[in-house]
Amino acid sequence: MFFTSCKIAVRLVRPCSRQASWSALAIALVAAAIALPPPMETPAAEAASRPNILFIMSDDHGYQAISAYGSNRNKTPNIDRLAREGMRFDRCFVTNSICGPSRAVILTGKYSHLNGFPDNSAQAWFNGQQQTAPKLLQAAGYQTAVIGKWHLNSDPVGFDYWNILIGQGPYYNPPMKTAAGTIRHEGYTTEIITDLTLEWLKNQRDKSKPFFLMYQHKAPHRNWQPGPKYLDRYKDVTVPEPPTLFDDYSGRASPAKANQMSVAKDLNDDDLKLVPPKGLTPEQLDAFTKAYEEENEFLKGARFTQEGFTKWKYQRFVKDYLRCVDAVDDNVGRVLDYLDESGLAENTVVFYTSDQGWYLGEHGWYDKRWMYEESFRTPLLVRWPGKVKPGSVTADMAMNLDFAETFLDVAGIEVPADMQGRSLVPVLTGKTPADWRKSVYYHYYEFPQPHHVHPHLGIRTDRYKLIHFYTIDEWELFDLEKDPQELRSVYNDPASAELVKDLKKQLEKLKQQYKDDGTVVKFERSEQPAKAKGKGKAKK
Ligand SMILES: [Ca+2]
Repeated sequence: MFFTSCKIAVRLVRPCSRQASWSALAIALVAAAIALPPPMETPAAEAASRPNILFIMSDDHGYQAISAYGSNRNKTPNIDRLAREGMRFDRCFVTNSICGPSRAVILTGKYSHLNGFPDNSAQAWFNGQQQTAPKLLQAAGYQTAVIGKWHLNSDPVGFDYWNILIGQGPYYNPPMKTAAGTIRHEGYTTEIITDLTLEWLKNQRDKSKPFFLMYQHKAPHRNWQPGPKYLDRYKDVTVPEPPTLFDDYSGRASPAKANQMSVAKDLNDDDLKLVPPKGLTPEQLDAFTKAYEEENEFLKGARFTQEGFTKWKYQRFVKDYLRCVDAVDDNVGRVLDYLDESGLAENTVVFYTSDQGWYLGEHGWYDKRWMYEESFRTPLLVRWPGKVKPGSVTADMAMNLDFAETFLDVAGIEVPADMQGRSLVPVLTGKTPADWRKSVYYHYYEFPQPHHVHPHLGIRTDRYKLIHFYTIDEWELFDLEKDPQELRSVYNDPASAELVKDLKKQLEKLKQQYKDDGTVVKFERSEQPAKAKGKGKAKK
């Protein structure tokens, strides 16, 4: 009724004379003041104005294979859009460079020792009853979804919709699990995850709510099986080698040499596509086999030096890796295009990251785990129209520990005091606080399998990195300004003594700050938290 009278009153305002029009306007305004709801937004309007959050994460995608980060190996035009239209983080680090643990950190905003998921061992199991960002977003009225790789062994909690790969998931014909059961899909996994993501965005979500969507690829994780459209790419090119492909690990503590992730020695026949892949349809298998057969025939008669064979393996591995990245890039483009076409782009914050970095032959390696830059750093690009300056670049130290806090801050939700990172919103909006972190703390656990990387922890400052392989009490210190490739530890140089002392002090402070006393929270499957015994052990 009031709205009706208001409309009539407004309609009557015709400026017959200035005085008459002012009187009529006053009446109209009074009527409107009575008629309209108070000047606060209704819950529905408030919800509609809150930004959507699209978190895109690939698996093992090193910044060296993104052209926005200056890759000399490939082009990623779609991912690059996010850098061009948003912010590129040049120093985003992970707390523990391995798949499952990184995901647990991202969900909780807590280090592995507090979220209870320190490694990818058979016993690893994420306790979904603990506090996570998706749960808090859901409680605040966001519609939450995760589609693609999950890799936390327990089912997702805090998501209105989930459709996930089981464990690592295969590159072809993946079975995917939902709350309603498991469905086997036919096709290429990167494309299937994207199809499901677009289907949810277009037809399945509740459009009266803002969304928080985790769109997470399995690619380009080992064993790098390219999709049918990508099998012939890079055939006639030689991908540049990194300068450290033939690293001899001199000048460092013993663990680097003891690794089992060497391009020269540890890639198996399946990795190198010397045996037919399993789980493909006859048509898929035919295309896959044809793509490699000529070169595999050549290999049978080839006579290589050891160095030459390593170079050949590098080309085979890196080309397959880049073919998988190309599929990720194309599919990210499909989702970004949909955001544009639907008008969602304007009010959607888009993140692109990887669960950690990756070695593309640097130090002679594939894989991750180490606190050395290639695996410690991860790409992070964030687009937020109207908030983030297009084409901006930051050297401020960010971490995957900050993602949960950032999601909450973007949504206007208070960040719980027990989360250990900081919202990146001030950095994104060009207002980095004066007390922003000047160092990063790292702790890796999984040993000895599968790659024989000794547990280690450490601190990275703007210029230096101190690493402690604590089970064997060996240390490394790198001057990243003089030695950006981390080839010579100066830990034992007499000239480093004072610096070592200072960095050790800073490291102890960080351990205290992040409450890392060497034990890992053990969540029983009855979901009661308790402390595990044993220094540095990652038992659950
Ligand atoms: Ca990973």
